[in-house]
Amino acid sequence: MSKLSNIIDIVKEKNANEPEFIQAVKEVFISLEVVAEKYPEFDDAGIFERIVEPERQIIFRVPWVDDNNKVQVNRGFRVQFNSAIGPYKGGLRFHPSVNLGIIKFLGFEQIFKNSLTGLPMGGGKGGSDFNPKGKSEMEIMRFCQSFMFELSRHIGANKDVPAGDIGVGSREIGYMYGMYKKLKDDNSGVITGKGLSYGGSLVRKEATGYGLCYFMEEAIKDIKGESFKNQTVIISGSGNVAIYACEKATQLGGKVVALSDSNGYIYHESGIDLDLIKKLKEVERKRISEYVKIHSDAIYTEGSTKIWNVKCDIALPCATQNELDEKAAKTLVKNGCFAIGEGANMPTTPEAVDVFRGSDVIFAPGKAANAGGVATSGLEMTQNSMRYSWSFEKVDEKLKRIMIDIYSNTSKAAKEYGKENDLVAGANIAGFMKVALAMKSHGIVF
Ligand code: NDP
Ligand code: 2IT
Repeated sequence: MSKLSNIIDIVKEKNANEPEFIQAVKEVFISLEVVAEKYPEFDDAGIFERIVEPERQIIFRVPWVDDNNKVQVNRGFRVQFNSAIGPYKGGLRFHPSVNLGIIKFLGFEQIFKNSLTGLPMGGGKGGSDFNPKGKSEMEIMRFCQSFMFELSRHIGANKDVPAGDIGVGSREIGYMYGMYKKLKDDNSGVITGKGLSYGGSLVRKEATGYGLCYFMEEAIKDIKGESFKNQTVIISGSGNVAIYACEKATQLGGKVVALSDSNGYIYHESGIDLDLIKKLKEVERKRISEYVKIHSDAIYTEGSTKIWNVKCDIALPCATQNELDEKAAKTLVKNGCFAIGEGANMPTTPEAVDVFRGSDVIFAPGKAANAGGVATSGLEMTQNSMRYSWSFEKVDEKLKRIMIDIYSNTSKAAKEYGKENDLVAGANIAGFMKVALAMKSHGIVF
Protein backbone atom coordinates (compact mmCIF):
# COMPACT_ATOMS: atom_id res chain seq x y z
CA MET A 1 0.00 0.00 0.00
CA SER A 2 1.40 3.41 -0.92
CA LYS A 3 2.14 6.13 1.60
CA LEU A 4 -0.64 8.41 0.31
CA SER A 5 -3.33 5.73 0.39
CA ASN A 6 -2.48 5.26 4.09
CA ILE A 7 -3.12 8.97 4.64
CA ILE A 8 -6.40 8.78 2.69
CA ASP A 9 -7.48 5.97 5.03
CA ILE A 10 -6.69 8.12 8.06
CA VAL A 11 -8.62 11.04 6.54
CA LYS A 12 -11.61 8.72 5.98
CA GLU A 13 -11.48 7.48 9.55
CA LYS A 14 -11.08 10.89 11.16
CA ASN A 15 -13.70 12.63 8.98
CA ALA A 16 -16.11 9.76 8.46
CA ASN A 17 -19.21 11.97 8.24
CA GLU A 18 -17.70 14.40 5.71
CA PRO A 19 -18.07 12.63 2.32
CA GLU A 20 -17.37 15.72 0.18
CA PHE A 21 -14.15 16.45 2.07
CA ILE A 22 -12.98 12.84 1.66
CA GLN A 23 -13.86 12.99 -2.05
CA ALA A 24 -11.80 16.17 -2.54
CA VAL A 25 -8.76 14.79 -0.67
CA LYS A 26 -8.85 11.48 -2.58
CA GLU A 27 -9.00 13.21 -5.94
CA VAL A 28 -5.97 15.38 -5.14
CA PHE A 29 -3.91 12.65 -3.46
CA ILE A 30 -4.33 10.16 -6.32
CA SER A 31 -2.64 12.76 -8.56
CA LEU A 32 0.12 13.37 -6.01
CA GLU A 33 1.41 9.77 -5.80
CA VAL A 34 3.97 10.59 -8.51
CA VAL A 35 5.07 13.71 -6.62
CA ALA A 36 5.50 11.76 -3.38
CA GLU A 37 7.75 9.31 -5.25
CA LYS A 38 9.83 12.02 -6.88
CA TYR A 39 10.23 14.16 -3.75
CA PRO A 40 10.67 11.91 -0.67
CA GLU A 41 11.58 15.06 1.31
CA PHE A 42 7.90 16.08 1.31
CA ASP A 43 6.98 12.82 2.97
CA ASP A 44 9.87 13.19 5.46
CA ALA A 45 8.58 16.65 6.40
CA GLY A 46 5.03 15.29 6.91
CA ILE A 47 3.64 17.66 4.26
CA PHE A 48 0.88 15.26 3.17
CA GLU A 49 -0.35 14.61 6.72
CA ARG A 50 -0.27 18.33 7.51
CA ILE A 51 -1.99 19.58 4.37
CA VAL A 52 -5.21 17.61 5.04
CA GLU A 53 -5.62 19.08 8.53
CA PRO A 54 -6.98 22.66 8.64
CA GLU A 55 -4.83 25.11 10.59
CA ARG A 56 -7.97 26.30 12.39
CA GLN A 57 -11.75 25.68 12.22
CA ILE A 58 -14.18 28.15 13.72
CA ILE A 59 -17.84 27.23 14.31
CA PHE A 60 -20.15 29.83 15.79
CA ARG A 61 -23.75 30.66 16.66
CA VAL A 62 -25.54 33.22 14.46
CA PRO A 63 -28.70 34.47 16.20
CA TRP A 64 -30.97 36.93 14.37
CA VAL A 65 -34.54 38.20 14.57
CA ASP A 66 -36.98 37.55 11.70
CA ASP A 67 -39.76 39.87 10.50
CA ASN A 68 -42.22 38.26 12.94
CA ASN A 69 -39.92 39.19 15.84
CA LYS A 70 -39.02 35.55 16.31
CA VAL A 71 -35.43 34.61 17.19
CA GLN A 72 -33.74 32.37 14.63
CA VAL A 73 -30.41 30.59 15.05
CA ASN A 74 -28.05 29.45 12.33
CA ARG A 75 -24.59 27.92 12.40
CA GLY A 76 -21.61 29.86 11.04
CA PHE A 77 -18.27 28.43 9.85
CA ARG A 78 -14.83 29.65 8.85
CA VAL A 79 -12.18 27.07 8.06
CA GLN A 80 -8.69 28.60 7.88
CA PHE A 81 -7.09 25.76 6.00
CA ASN A 82 -3.62 26.77 4.91
CA SER A 83 -1.67 30.05 5.13
CA ALA A 84 1.71 28.84 3.83
CA ILE A 85 1.74 31.15 0.79
CA GLY A 86 -0.42 34.05 1.99
CA PRO A 87 -3.44 35.12 4.07
CA TYR A 88 -6.35 32.66 4.10
CA LYS A 89 -8.55 33.52 1.13
CA GLY A 90 -11.87 32.09 -0.02
CA GLY A 91 -15.58 32.70 -0.23
CA LEU A 92 -18.55 32.48 2.10
CA ARG A 93 -21.50 30.24 1.16
CA PHE A 94 -25.02 30.73 2.51
CA HIS A 95 -27.10 27.64 1.68
CA PRO A 96 -29.15 25.22 3.81
CA SER A 97 -26.86 22.33 2.76
CA VAL A 98 -23.79 23.93 4.36
CA ASN A 99 -22.04 21.90 7.06
CA LEU A 100 -18.44 21.51 8.24
CA GLY A 101 -17.61 18.83 5.64
CA ILE A 102 -18.79 21.03 2.74
CA ILE A 103 -16.77 23.99 4.00
CA LYS A 104 -13.71 21.76 4.48
CA PHE A 105 -13.93 20.38 0.94
CA LEU A 106 -14.20 23.91 -0.43
CA GLY A 107 -11.35 25.16 1.77
CA PHE A 108 -9.12 22.26 0.74
CA GLU A 109 -9.74 22.88 -2.98
CA GLN A 110 -9.09 26.58 -2.43
CA ILE A 111 -5.48 25.92 -1.25
CA PHE A 112 -4.47 24.54 -4.66
CA LYS A 113 -6.67 26.89 -6.70
CA ASN A 114 -5.20 29.96 -5.04
CA SER A 115 -1.69 28.63 -5.53
CA LEU A 116 -2.40 28.16 -9.26
CA THR A 117 -3.32 31.84 -9.65
CA GLY A 118 0.32 32.74 -8.97
CA LEU A 119 -0.80 35.29 -6.35
CA PRO A 120 0.15 35.08 -2.65
CA MET A 121 -3.09 33.72 -1.18
CA GLY A 122 -3.63 30.83 1.24
CA GLY A 123 -6.77 28.71 1.37
CA GLY A 124 -9.92 29.20 3.46
CA LYS A 125 -13.70 29.01 3.20
CA GLY A 126 -16.71 29.79 5.33
CA GLY A 127 -20.43 30.19 5.37
CA SER A 128 -23.65 29.25 7.07
CA ASP A 129 -26.64 26.92 6.77
CA PHE A 130 -28.79 30.08 6.46
CA ASN A 131 -31.18 29.97 3.47
CA PRO A 132 -31.46 33.41 1.81
CA LYS A 133 -34.37 32.27 -0.40
CA GLY A 134 -37.66 33.96 0.49
CA LYS A 135 -36.10 36.21 3.15
CA SER A 136 -36.93 39.91 3.20
CA GLU A 137 -34.28 42.56 2.62
CA MET A 138 -34.20 43.40 6.36
CA GLU A 139 -33.87 39.74 7.34
CA ILE A 140 -30.90 39.37 5.00
CA MET A 141 -29.33 42.50 6.49
CA ARG A 142 -29.85 41.38 10.10
CA PHE A 143 -28.44 37.93 9.36
CA CYS A 144 -25.35 39.32 7.59
CA GLN A 145 -24.71 41.73 10.47
CA SER A 146 -24.97 39.00 13.11
CA PHE A 147 -22.74 36.68 11.04
CA MET A 148 -20.07 39.39 10.73
CA PHE A 149 -20.34 40.33 14.40
CA GLU A 150 -18.62 37.04 15.22
CA LEU A 151 -16.58 36.55 12.02
CA SER A 152 -14.93 39.96 12.47
CA ARG A 153 -12.87 38.59 15.38
CA HIS A 154 -11.16 36.09 13.10
CA ILE A 155 -10.44 37.91 9.82
CA GLY A 156 -8.21 40.78 8.64
CA ALA A 157 -6.75 42.20 5.42
CA ASN A 158 -3.42 40.44 6.10
CA LYS A 159 -4.89 37.45 7.90
CA ASP A 160 -8.05 36.11 6.27
CA VAL A 161 -10.01 37.73 3.42
CA PRO A 162 -13.49 36.31 2.67
CA ALA A 163 -15.56 36.86 -0.51
CA GLY A 164 -18.80 35.57 -2.04
CA ASP A 165 -19.92 32.10 -3.11
CA ILE A 166 -23.37 30.46 -3.43
CA GLY A 167 -25.99 32.73 -1.82
CA VAL A 168 -23.50 35.52 -1.15
CA GLY A 169 -23.39 38.28 -3.77
CA SER A 170 -22.84 42.03 -3.77
CA ARG A 171 -25.83 42.69 -1.49
CA GLU A 172 -24.61 40.37 1.28
CA ILE A 173 -20.98 41.51 0.89
CA GLY A 174 -22.16 45.12 1.33
CA TYR A 175 -24.00 44.39 4.60
CA MET A 176 -21.10 42.34 5.98
CA TYR A 177 -18.51 44.94 5.02
CA GLY A 178 -20.60 47.72 6.59
CA MET A 179 -20.75 45.80 9.87
CA TYR A 180 -17.02 44.98 9.83
CA LYS A 181 -16.15 48.64 9.27
CA LYS A 182 -18.40 49.76 12.10
CA LEU A 183 -16.96 47.23 14.54
CA LYS A 184 -13.29 47.63 13.64
CA ASP A 185 -12.94 51.20 12.32
CA ASP A 186 -10.99 49.63 9.50
CA ASN A 187 -11.16 50.45 5.83
CA SER A 188 -8.43 48.20 4.46
CA GLY A 189 -10.81 46.12 2.33
CA VAL A 190 -11.13 42.94 4.38
CA ILE A 191 -13.63 41.32 1.97
CA THR A 192 -13.44 41.08 -1.82
CA GLY A 193 -16.33 41.38 -4.23
CA LYS A 194 -17.08 44.79 -2.71
CA GLY A 195 -19.23 47.36 -4.55
CA LEU A 196 -17.40 49.68 -6.92
CA SER A 197 -18.22 52.73 -4.76
CA TYR A 198 -16.35 51.41 -1.71
CA GLY A 199 -13.20 49.62 -2.88
CA GLY A 200 -14.44 46.88 -5.17
CA SER A 201 -12.66 45.97 -8.39
CA LEU A 202 -14.02 46.21 -11.89
CA VAL A 203 -14.38 42.74 -13.47
CA ARG A 204 -14.71 40.91 -10.09
CA LYS A 205 -18.42 40.28 -10.76
CA GLU A 206 -17.67 38.83 -14.20
CA ALA A 207 -14.36 37.20 -13.28
CA THR A 208 -15.20 33.56 -12.56
CA GLY A 209 -17.36 33.10 -15.66
CA TYR A 210 -15.07 35.11 -17.93
CA GLY A 211 -12.00 33.33 -16.55
CA LEU A 212 -13.61 29.93 -17.15
CA CYS A 213 -14.13 30.81 -20.81
CA TYR A 214 -10.60 32.21 -21.19
CA PHE A 215 -9.23 28.96 -19.75
CA MET A 216 -11.45 26.79 -21.98
CA GLU A 217 -10.65 28.81 -25.10
CA GLU A 218 -6.95 28.20 -24.46
CA ALA A 219 -7.39 24.48 -23.68
CA ILE A 220 -9.60 23.92 -26.74
CA LYS A 221 -7.14 25.75 -28.98
CA ASP A 222 -4.12 23.85 -27.62
CA ILE A 223 -5.59 20.35 -27.46
CA LYS A 224 -8.13 20.32 -30.31
CA GLY A 225 -7.14 23.26 -32.50
CA GLU A 226 -10.68 24.65 -32.11
CA SER A 227 -12.38 27.59 -30.34
CA PHE A 228 -15.78 28.64 -28.94
CA LYS A 229 -16.75 29.95 -32.36
CA ASN A 230 -19.94 28.32 -33.64
CA GLN A 231 -20.01 25.77 -30.80
CA THR A 232 -23.23 24.91 -28.97
CA VAL A 233 -22.78 25.44 -25.24
CA ILE A 234 -24.85 24.38 -22.20
CA ILE A 235 -24.30 25.87 -18.75
CA SER A 236 -25.82 24.66 -15.49
CA GLY A 237 -26.86 27.21 -12.86
CA SER A 238 -27.98 30.78 -13.46
CA GLY A 239 -26.10 32.53 -10.68
CA ASN A 240 -23.00 34.69 -10.76
CA VAL A 241 -20.68 32.17 -12.42
CA ALA A 242 -23.21 30.85 -14.98
CA ILE A 243 -24.39 34.30 -16.09
CA TYR A 244 -20.92 35.63 -16.89
CA ALA A 245 -19.78 32.33 -18.43
CA CYS A 246 -22.80 32.69 -20.72
CA GLU A 247 -21.83 36.28 -21.55
CA LYS A 248 -18.20 35.46 -22.41
CA ALA A 249 -19.00 32.22 -24.28
CA THR A 250 -21.38 34.26 -26.45
CA GLN A 251 -18.82 37.05 -26.97
CA LEU A 252 -16.34 34.39 -28.12
CA GLY A 253 -18.79 33.22 -30.80
CA GLY A 254 -20.48 30.29 -29.04
CA LYS A 255 -24.24 29.77 -28.82
CA VAL A 256 -25.50 29.07 -25.30
CA VAL A 257 -28.78 27.12 -25.53
CA ALA A 258 -29.47 26.00 -21.94
CA LEU A 259 -29.24 27.30 -18.36
CA SER A 260 -30.74 25.95 -15.10
CA ASP A 261 -31.51 26.60 -11.46
CA SER A 262 -32.15 24.10 -8.68
CA ASN A 263 -35.70 23.44 -9.94
CA GLY A 264 -35.19 22.84 -13.66
CA TYR A 265 -33.64 24.02 -16.91
CA ILE A 266 -34.54 26.09 -19.94
CA TYR A 267 -33.70 25.24 -23.54
CA HIS A 268 -33.75 28.01 -26.14
CA GLU A 269 -32.63 26.76 -29.51
CA SER A 270 -31.96 30.20 -30.98
CA GLY A 271 -29.72 31.15 -28.04
CA ILE A 272 -30.31 32.39 -24.47
CA ASP A 273 -31.53 35.99 -23.98
CA LEU A 274 -28.98 36.97 -21.34
CA ASP A 275 -30.47 40.41 -20.61
CA LEU A 276 -33.67 38.68 -19.56
CA ILE A 277 -31.77 36.17 -17.39
CA LYS A 278 -29.91 39.04 -15.67
CA LYS A 279 -33.21 40.81 -15.01
CA LEU A 280 -34.91 37.66 -13.67
CA LYS A 281 -31.98 36.46 -11.56
CA GLU A 282 -29.92 39.51 -10.55
CA VAL A 283 -32.70 42.05 -10.12
CA GLU A 284 -35.99 40.24 -9.48
CA ARG A 285 -34.55 37.06 -7.86
CA LYS A 286 -37.12 34.89 -9.64
CA ARG A 287 -37.09 31.24 -10.81
CA ILE A 288 -35.72 30.37 -14.25
CA SER A 289 -39.10 28.92 -15.27
CA GLU A 290 -40.31 32.54 -15.68
CA TYR A 291 -38.12 32.80 -18.82
CA VAL A 292 -40.57 30.83 -20.98
CA LYS A 293 -43.38 33.28 -20.11
CA ILE A 294 -41.46 35.88 -22.15
CA HIS A 295 -39.98 33.55 -24.78
CA SER A 296 -42.70 31.14 -25.84
CA ASP A 297 -40.34 29.32 -28.22
CA ALA A 298 -38.13 28.28 -25.25
CA ILE A 299 -38.85 25.10 -23.27
CA TYR A 300 -38.73 24.67 -19.47
CA THR A 301 -38.17 21.18 -18.03
CA GLU A 302 -38.47 20.31 -14.32
CA GLY A 303 -35.37 18.67 -12.81
CA SER A 304 -32.08 20.54 -12.92
CA THR A 305 -29.80 17.60 -13.79
CA LYS A 306 -31.78 16.78 -16.95
CA ILE A 307 -29.87 19.65 -18.57
CA TRP A 308 -27.06 17.17 -19.36
CA ASN A 309 -29.35 15.44 -21.89
CA VAL A 310 -29.17 18.53 -24.14
CA LYS A 311 -26.90 17.93 -27.12
CA CYS A 312 -23.89 20.26 -27.08
CA ASP A 313 -20.23 20.69 -28.01
CA ILE A 314 -19.12 22.32 -24.74
CA ALA A 315 -20.62 21.81 -21.26
CA LEU A 316 -19.92 24.16 -18.35
CA PRO A 317 -21.26 22.95 -14.97
CA CYS A 318 -21.59 26.17 -12.93
CA ALA A 319 -24.09 25.35 -10.13
CA THR A 320 -22.91 23.11 -7.29
CA GLN A 321 -20.95 20.02 -6.18
CA ASN A 322 -21.75 16.57 -7.59
CA GLU A 323 -24.37 17.87 -10.03
CA LEU A 324 -22.99 15.85 -12.97
CA ASP A 325 -22.91 12.07 -12.44
CA GLU A 326 -21.66 9.06 -14.41
CA LYS A 327 -24.85 8.65 -16.43
CA ALA A 328 -24.84 12.33 -17.38
CA ALA A 329 -21.15 12.11 -18.36
CA LYS A 330 -21.84 9.14 -20.64
CA THR A 331 -24.77 10.99 -22.24
CA LEU A 332 -22.64 14.08 -22.88
CA VAL A 333 -19.86 12.05 -24.50
CA LYS A 334 -22.35 10.02 -26.57
CA ASN A 335 -23.96 13.26 -27.79
CA GLY A 336 -20.63 14.57 -29.07
CA CYS A 337 -19.64 16.99 -26.30
CA PHE A 338 -15.87 17.45 -26.61
CA ALA A 339 -15.01 19.83 -23.75
CA ILE A 340 -16.20 20.11 -20.15
CA GLY A 341 -15.11 23.02 -17.94
CA GLU A 342 -15.96 23.14 -14.24
CA GLY A 343 -17.13 26.63 -13.27
CA ALA A 344 -18.49 25.25 -9.99
CA ASN A 345 -16.39 23.58 -7.31
CA MET A 346 -16.32 19.77 -7.73
CA PRO A 347 -19.54 19.61 -9.82
CA THR A 348 -18.48 16.31 -11.42
CA THR A 349 -18.70 13.09 -9.41
CA PRO A 350 -15.55 10.87 -9.32
CA GLU A 351 -17.26 8.26 -11.54
CA ALA A 352 -18.15 10.97 -14.08
CA VAL A 353 -14.58 12.30 -14.01
CA ASP A 354 -13.40 8.75 -14.87
CA VAL A 355 -15.76 8.70 -17.87
CA PHE A 356 -14.33 11.98 -19.17
CA ARG A 357 -10.70 11.04 -18.49
CA GLY A 358 -11.28 7.74 -20.30
CA SER A 359 -12.70 9.50 -23.39
CA ASP A 360 -11.14 11.77 -25.94
CA VAL A 361 -12.62 14.92 -24.41
CA ILE A 362 -11.09 17.90 -22.63
CA PHE A 363 -11.91 17.89 -18.93
CA ALA A 364 -10.92 21.07 -17.06
CA PRO A 365 -11.12 20.74 -13.25
CA GLY A 366 -12.60 23.59 -11.22
CA LYS A 367 -9.49 24.42 -9.25
CA ALA A 368 -7.85 25.52 -12.49
CA ALA A 369 -10.82 26.55 -14.65
CA ASN A 370 -12.75 28.60 -12.08
CA ALA A 371 -9.72 30.29 -10.48
CA GLY A 372 -10.48 33.57 -12.25
CA GLY A 373 -12.82 34.68 -9.46
CA VAL A 374 -10.32 34.38 -6.67
CA ALA A 375 -7.54 35.67 -8.93
CA THR A 376 -9.50 38.88 -9.47
CA SER A 377 -10.16 39.00 -5.73
CA GLY A 378 -6.36 38.99 -5.42
CA LEU A 379 -6.26 41.92 -7.85
CA GLU A 380 -8.91 43.69 -5.72
CA MET A 381 -6.64 43.23 -2.67
CA THR A 382 -3.72 44.70 -4.64
CA GLN A 383 -5.75 47.75 -5.66
CA ASN A 384 -6.98 48.24 -2.06
CA SER A 385 -3.38 48.19 -0.78
CA MET A 386 -2.38 50.71 -3.44
CA ARG A 387 -5.47 52.88 -2.71
CA TYR A 388 -6.07 52.86 -6.47
CA SER A 389 -8.47 51.38 -9.04
CA TRP A 390 -7.58 49.99 -12.41
CA SER A 391 -9.79 50.27 -15.50
CA PHE A 392 -12.03 47.41 -16.68
CA GLU A 393 -9.69 46.76 -19.60
CA LYS A 394 -6.62 46.56 -17.38
CA VAL A 395 -8.17 44.08 -14.90
CA ASP A 396 -9.68 42.01 -17.71
CA GLU A 397 -6.30 41.84 -19.45
CA LYS A 398 -4.62 40.67 -16.20
CA LEU A 399 -7.37 38.08 -15.65
CA LYS A 400 -6.91 36.73 -19.16
CA ARG A 401 -3.13 36.52 -18.70
CA ILE A 402 -3.56 34.67 -15.39
CA MET A 403 -5.98 32.11 -16.92
CA ILE A 404 -3.66 31.47 -19.87
CA ASP A 405 -0.75 31.01 -17.44
CA ILE A 406 -2.80 28.61 -15.30
CA TYR A 407 -3.57 26.55 -18.38
CA SER A 408 0.04 26.55 -19.44
CA ASN A 409 1.37 25.57 -15.97
CA THR A 410 -1.30 22.87 -15.64
CA SER A 411 -0.56 21.44 -19.04
CA LYS A 412 3.21 21.58 -18.42
CA ALA A 413 2.96 19.77 -15.07
CA ALA A 414 0.83 17.04 -16.65
CA LYS A 415 3.38 16.57 -19.42
CA GLU A 416 6.32 16.54 -16.99
CA TYR A 417 4.80 13.57 -15.17
CA GLY A 418 3.94 11.67 -18.36
CA LYS A 419 0.23 12.54 -18.25
CA GLU A 420 -0.19 14.72 -21.31
CA ASN A 421 -3.54 16.57 -21.49
CA ASP A 422 -4.61 15.20 -18.08
CA LEU A 423 -5.59 18.58 -16.64
CA VAL A 424 -6.77 17.02 -13.35
CA ALA A 425 -3.31 15.64 -12.59
CA GLY A 426 -1.62 18.78 -13.92
CA ALA A 427 -3.69 21.19 -11.79
CA ASN A 428 -3.29 19.15 -8.63
CA ILE A 429 0.47 18.80 -9.06
CA ALA A 430 1.14 22.41 -10.10
CA GLY A 431 -1.08 23.77 -7.31
CA PHE A 432 0.50 21.52 -4.69
CA MET A 433 4.17 22.16 -5.48
CA LYS A 434 4.28 25.81 -4.47
CA VAL A 435 2.40 25.23 -1.21
CA ALA A 436 4.53 22.19 -0.33
CA LEU A 437 7.77 24.08 -0.95
CA ALA A 438 6.56 26.97 1.23
CA MET A 439 5.48 24.63 4.03
CA LYS A 440 8.86 22.89 3.91
CA SER A 441 10.73 26.21 4.03
CA HIS A 442 8.79 27.34 7.09
CA GLY A 443 9.68 24.31 9.22
CA ILE A 444 7.14 22.39 11.22
CA VAL A 445 4.88 25.25 12.27
CA PHE A 446 2.15 24.88 9.64
P1 NDP B 1 -24.97 31.77 -6.98
O1 NDP B 1 -25.60 31.69 -5.65
O2 NDP B 1 -24.85 33.07 -7.66
O3 NDP B 1 -25.69 30.78 -7.98
C1 NDP B 1 -25.79 29.43 -7.70
C2 NDP B 1 -26.54 28.73 -8.83
O4 NDP B 1 -26.46 27.32 -8.67
C3 NDP B 1 -28.03 29.08 -8.83
O5 NDP B 1 -28.51 29.00 -10.13
C4 NDP B 1 -28.60 27.95 -7.96
O6 NDP B 1 -29.97 27.71 -8.19
C5 NDP B 1 -27.76 26.79 -8.39
N1 NDP B 1 -27.67 25.81 -7.29
C6 NDP B 1 -27.18 26.05 -6.04
N2 NDP B 1 -27.29 24.94 -5.28
C7 NDP B 1 -27.84 24.02 -6.07
C8 NDP B 1 -28.20 22.66 -5.87
N3 NDP B 1 -28.02 22.06 -4.67
N4 NDP B 1 -28.73 21.98 -6.91
C9 NDP B 1 -28.92 22.58 -8.12
N5 NDP B 1 -28.60 23.87 -8.37
C10 NDP B 1 -28.07 24.57 -7.36
O7 NDP B 1 -23.52 31.09 -6.81
P2 NDP B 1 -22.24 31.20 -7.73
O8 NDP B 1 -22.64 31.33 -9.16
O9 NDP B 1 -21.34 32.20 -7.14
O10 NDP B 1 -21.56 29.77 -7.49
C11 NDP B 1 -21.81 28.65 -8.33
C12 NDP B 1 -20.68 27.65 -8.18
O11 NDP B 1 -19.44 28.26 -8.56
C13 NDP B 1 -20.44 27.13 -6.76
O12 NDP B 1 -19.98 25.80 -6.84
C14 NDP B 1 -19.32 28.01 -6.25
O13 NDP B 1 -18.59 27.39 -5.22
C15 NDP B 1 -18.48 28.13 -7.51
N6 NDP B 1 -17.56 29.26 -7.60
C16 NDP B 1 -17.99 30.54 -7.40
C17 NDP B 1 -17.11 31.58 -7.53
C18 NDP B 1 -17.53 33.00 -7.42
O14 NDP B 1 -16.69 33.88 -7.63
N7 NDP B 1 -18.79 33.30 -7.13
C19 NDP B 1 -15.67 31.35 -7.81
C20 NDP B 1 -15.34 29.97 -8.08
C21 NDP B 1 -16.26 28.97 -7.96
P3 NDP B 1 -31.07 28.24 -7.13
O15 NDP B 1 -31.13 29.72 -7.33
O16 NDP B 1 -32.31 27.53 -7.52
O17 NDP B 1 -30.57 27.83 -5.78
O1 2IT C 1 -14.66 29.22 -4.90
C1 2IT C 1 -14.12 30.33 -5.08
O2 2IT C 1 -12.99 30.43 -5.59
C2 2IT C 1 -14.84 31.54 -4.69
N1 2IT C 1 -15.98 31.43 -4.25
C3 2IT C 1 -14.20 32.88 -4.79
C4 2IT C 1 -13.28 33.11 -3.64
C5 2IT C 1 -12.70 34.50 -3.53
O3 2IT C 1 -12.04 34.72 -2.50
O4 2IT C 1 -12.87 35.34 -4.40
